[in-house]
Amino acid sequence: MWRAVASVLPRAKVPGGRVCCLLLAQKGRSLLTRSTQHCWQSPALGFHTTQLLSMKALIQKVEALDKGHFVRVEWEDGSESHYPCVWLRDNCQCPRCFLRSAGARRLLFEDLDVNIVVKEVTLADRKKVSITWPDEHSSDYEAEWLRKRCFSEKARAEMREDLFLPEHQYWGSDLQLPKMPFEEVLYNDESAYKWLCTLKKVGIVLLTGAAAREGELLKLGHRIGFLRLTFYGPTWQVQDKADANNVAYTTGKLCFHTDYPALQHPPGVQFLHCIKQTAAGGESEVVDGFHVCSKLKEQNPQAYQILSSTAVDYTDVGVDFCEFAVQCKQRIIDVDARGQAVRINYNNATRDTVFDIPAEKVRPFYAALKEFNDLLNSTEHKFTYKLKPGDVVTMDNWRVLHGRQSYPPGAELTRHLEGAYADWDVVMSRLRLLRRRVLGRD
Ligand code: OGA
Ligand code: NM2
Ligand code: ZN
Ligand code: ZN
Repeated sequence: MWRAVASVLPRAKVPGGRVCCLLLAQKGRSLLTRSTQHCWQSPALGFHTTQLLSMKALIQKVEALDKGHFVRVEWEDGSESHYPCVWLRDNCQCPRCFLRSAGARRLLFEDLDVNIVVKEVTLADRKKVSITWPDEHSSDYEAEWLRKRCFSEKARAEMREDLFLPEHQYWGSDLQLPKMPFEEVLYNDESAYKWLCTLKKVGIVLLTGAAAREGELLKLGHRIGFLRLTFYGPTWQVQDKADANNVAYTTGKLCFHTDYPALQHPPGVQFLHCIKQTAAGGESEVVDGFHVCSKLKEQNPQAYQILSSTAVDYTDVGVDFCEFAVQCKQRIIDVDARGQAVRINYNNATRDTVFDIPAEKVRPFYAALKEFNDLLNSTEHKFTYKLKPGDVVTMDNWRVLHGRQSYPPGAELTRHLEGAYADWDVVMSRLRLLRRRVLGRD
């Protein structure tokens, strides 16, 4: 039904490439709505995965450089790679230095000479580099293994993309919500792989056709590995509750938020399964936080600076799965070394009354947050939809902010969602395993 294709550009001059953007080309029936097909439909620029994998890296020449501190490898296509000797010694693959069954280093750091140089380097059969070290220890490196670990800018970028799938596809009110059948994701590996790739790239995928009863999210948890337990329990019921321990458990409007910024490591992924939906109100809203951050940075760099540097106090005190008294400091916009947003930590409900910043910085902070909140709510950015019983929305809780409209309270429960969290480590781990199985590689 699906055919795996590798979409790669000819890489004659750049070694070290794993296939970076492996895409599934649609062949049979579509599992996604038209909106997300463009994420997947990519012209195959030449190679079939299996062809690519069989293209073995061959070495023309090896030599020591820089008084033995580097080994230079010249590849068959004329390109070259330079490997620092300290790294080569550190990554010796022999059974004394490396425990194959664990895929882990046995060599102790105290036994590594960080100034080590090669004594001798030789090439065998154009596909194996052998090094003898000054203490007569010897190490062998396969050409393919070396090529993947080339230190060039391009090879490292390819490896990074392959390992972490960092590409984000921004969206606004034009979002065409990616949709897939719940059952397919549970029982078909290609569908599950596609679900997780889309979740990573777009930040939201709607799974449809789950049963309208509790317990469906446990199945999804099993599918990825395990769910994230929090003080609200392994899964939690979003419904109007007497003496609610969280504003989510009322009929009130929830403005755009990410869940659980009160935790040091907020859940990366959130699942919300609609079991019962009210006739009036209760609509859902989502917004691409990373997209909005890039707009804010452009339009109001000062507001961006304030929100990405001010530590905001969050609190969550109560009892649910067990008693809790959670306190945390989070920047509303977490950024990486290049100032790019990597995680939004914003829930206005759990933002503490305690605000541990100098008094004169308070008003500028509120002004900056107002700018951000306005951008989140602009019609250009937000997308509105209404969950139906059997729908499961899966979201990147570090990126996508969500909210809901209020609905009429009443003696009878008219609305019921079951929620659960997962960590990105677990989700990405499952994605890599599914990719290996679906595309038959790694
Ligand atoms: C929540 C939440 C959304 C909804 O429980 O944190 O955002 O539609 N719920 O009730
Ligand atoms: N619930 C839905 O940050 C939050 O308190 C979000 C969490 C109660 C598990 C709501
Ligand atoms: Zn060794
Ligand atoms: Zn929420």
